[in-house]
Amino acid sequence: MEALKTPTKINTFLSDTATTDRELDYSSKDFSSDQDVRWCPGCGDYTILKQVQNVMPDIGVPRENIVFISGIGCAARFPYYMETFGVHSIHGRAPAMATGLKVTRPDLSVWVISGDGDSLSIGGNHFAHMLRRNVNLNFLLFNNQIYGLTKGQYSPTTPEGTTTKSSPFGSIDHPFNPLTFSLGADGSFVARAMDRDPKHLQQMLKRAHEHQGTSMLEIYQNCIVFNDGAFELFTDKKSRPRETIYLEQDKPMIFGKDNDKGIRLDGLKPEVVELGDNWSEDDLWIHDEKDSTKAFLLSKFFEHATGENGIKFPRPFGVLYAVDRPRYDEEVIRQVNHAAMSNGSPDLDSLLRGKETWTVE
Ligand SMILES: Cc1ncc(C[n+]2csc(CCOP(=O)(O)OP(=O)(O)O)c2C)c(N)n1
Ligand code: SF4
Repeated sequence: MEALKTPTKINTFLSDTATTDRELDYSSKDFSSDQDVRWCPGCGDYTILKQVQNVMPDIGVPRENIVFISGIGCAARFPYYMETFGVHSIHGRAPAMATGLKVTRPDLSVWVISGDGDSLSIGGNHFAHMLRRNVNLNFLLFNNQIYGLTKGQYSPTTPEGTTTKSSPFGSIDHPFNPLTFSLGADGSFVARAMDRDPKHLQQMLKRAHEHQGTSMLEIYQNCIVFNDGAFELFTDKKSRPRETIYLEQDKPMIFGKDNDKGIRLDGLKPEVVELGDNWSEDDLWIHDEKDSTKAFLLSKFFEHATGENGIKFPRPFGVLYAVDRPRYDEEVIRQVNHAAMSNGSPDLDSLLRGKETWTVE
């Protein structure tokens, strides 16, 4: 085997995700494969697929440099439907596959598709390590709070008390909060979107692509067969203004049908207030996605969380947290380069022999 001649050979790998000078004239149809889509009619996965196909022409990456990697589950069928490269891998192990690929081919745009069971149950360990390492890839967590493919058992995000096929008396498991989990693992990009707001979902997909590091985008996805309506309060156009808040960097936290409610901070204690006589926009919390403490507070706007005054917090959508920090894939390459520069041309044969060799007779 030919030894690596000069460190510069490795250096060429440092060129990062391929945006290209080549004229790319794609439409969303160019990202639609010839496979029949086999999700149940009405499944939220369809609209997520459509939005991913819609944003692909805008990210400026040639199709042959895009890879979708999934684990196992209904969501995991996704790579079949994308006219890109793809791997339908092993249950919970997509982060490991994606990490290996990104380290060896940093020029590729790597997207991971995973369900809540896939990423937080069997794959919980891999999910956490991908986040702490900050591998430069985009992780789309389709959360339907149920196991879809295996027909409706409760998952690690199913709320307590939910009756499912595997919890006939109501689940007694305390669920994971995927965003709090991701922040706890030092994820550098943590965001939430939903299947039923395509425009916002597109914005979040683009932000995920732009972020250098692991972009963890949770997407609320309706499983119409085994958990229909799990997120209806947030996705239904009538209740959405009351129940959700859309985060925008440097903007005050305002929500409500008539933009009549806001969130203020009393020290580090969030409070829902009615805008009007007592409170104005100037009193409100200004969203700062670089503030990890505030991102954590936002991730806890969950289930029955209410403010001091008993008013329920709205569920946040958008980017809770986004910061730059060293990326694992870059660091691996830097280290390999450094070793090659300091030790000269590697010799695999002598490496395998090591310092001590002996003959067995
Ligand atoms: C090693 C292994 N254990 C268990 C299973 C069974 N299994 C397949 S998919 C799945 C969970 C899927 O749920 P989720 O990740 O939430 O995805 P969804 O189907 O809801 O999209 C399970 C437990 C498996 N395929 N392999
Ligand atoms: S079981 Fe649920 S998640 Fe799976 S394809 Fe059907 S609707 Fe979609």
